[in-house]
Amino acid sequence: MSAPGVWNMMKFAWDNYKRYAWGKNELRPLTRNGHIGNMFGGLRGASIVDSLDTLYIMGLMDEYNDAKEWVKTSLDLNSNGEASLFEVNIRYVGGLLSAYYLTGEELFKNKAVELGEKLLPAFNTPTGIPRGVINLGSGTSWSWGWASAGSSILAEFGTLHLEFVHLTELSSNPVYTEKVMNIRKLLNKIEKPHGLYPNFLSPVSGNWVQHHVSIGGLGDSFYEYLIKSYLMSDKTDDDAKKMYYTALEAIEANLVQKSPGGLTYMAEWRGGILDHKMGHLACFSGGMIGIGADDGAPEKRQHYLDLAAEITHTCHESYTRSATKLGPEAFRFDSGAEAMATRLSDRYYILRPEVIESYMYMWRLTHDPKYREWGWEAVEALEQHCRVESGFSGIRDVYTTSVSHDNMQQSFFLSETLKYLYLLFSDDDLLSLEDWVFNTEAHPLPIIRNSCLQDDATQEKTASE
Ligand code: DMJ
Repeated sequence: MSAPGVWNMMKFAWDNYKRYAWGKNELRPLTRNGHIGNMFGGLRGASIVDSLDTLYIMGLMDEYNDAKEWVKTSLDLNSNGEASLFEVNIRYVGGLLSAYYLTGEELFKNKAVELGEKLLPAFNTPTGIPRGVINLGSGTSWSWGWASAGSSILAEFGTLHLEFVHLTELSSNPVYTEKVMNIRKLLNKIEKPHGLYPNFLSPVSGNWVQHHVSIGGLGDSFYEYLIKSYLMSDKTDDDAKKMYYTALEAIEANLVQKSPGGLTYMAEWRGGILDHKMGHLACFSGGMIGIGADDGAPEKRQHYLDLAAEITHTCHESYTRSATKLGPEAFRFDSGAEAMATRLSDRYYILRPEVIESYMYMWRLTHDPKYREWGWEAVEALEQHCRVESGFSGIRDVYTTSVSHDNMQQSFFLSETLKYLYLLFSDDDLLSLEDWVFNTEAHPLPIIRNSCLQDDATQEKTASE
């Protein structure tokens, strides 16, 4: 069990990306070519921007320098395609911001701010709630075709806060913070069914469109950004704090369940009816509840830490109950199932980080050696089933060891999965949680101390006294 083992995985993943897919968004490791996709609006090099900080903290300096050089000479922000506001923000803006804060290279700061500016037209809606898709060239924005009634998605418009506050910090332009504060205000004010935040909201009327609530996909990182906004503000952002703990109470009251076999899980909620399914994405919540435990009400702190440990345990069970020891995209707790996928279409694993992310946080918070053991089980399973000759690939069915690969090395494998594994086996002072918060793509952003944000909060408090 060691960080150098993970370092080797990163070097292997990176070298193959560089050899076969340089400048493309992601590596297709079986066909040995690059994948561009349509999430980034014509931007290229997603794996490069997503990897800058991982390469840097691992001391892969030649590789980091190649990546930096590519950003300098080839990251063209004047693209003209359809981009996901959310994906561009968490991977590109987040990746560039972290690279800047870790290295002090102005290049990254300038690119981050330049790109941030291109995202602003998405907020030109009657409510200021941004639409999900934006053409980076023309600034035209629209909602995802699959989102009901032209709605915006909670996990998308709710996952901008950390990056946008930092864009304001770096550019001294208040517009970024204003945009995300406006979202915050609307969400704070709006009536919430049972205190829960549904996943779909109309950017025109500002009303919920459907009552589907999930801590997994479509909802997930909105909750994560509430507690992290509080932590990143050096614990001065009291609105974020209040909203997070109130939401967590509603989640506990309505979604947290115990299976007949004693596993704690987060169900999904559809207009009051529970769907006893937990997505791999929802497994980030072990770590989230863990990092928020200490700032909860004193009588709740141990309870939150226990809940975080229970959820992380359940997610580990979803891994141990499969033949490959990797977890499925979604697992269920009904019709006799306990932490297992029951549908063929839920059996895949695409190199996602969330379970390992929770191991990393729980290790930092408790130093219980089981989290390192679990992390190492994942390393071995990744090496055995996802490593192919020219990179790492997702697999189509975690329940069979004669694996079928999906031919995709996701950029979040380099930015998140491998970074969290590396941190799990490193000392706590490497990107200490006292100084950094990680955005939802695992890009570290520094806690803002003595900032304007803090001064404003203090002034507001003094004014209201
Ligand atoms: C990443 O892009 C981020 O972690 C996001 O919050 C959810 N999906 C992927 C990883 O699974």
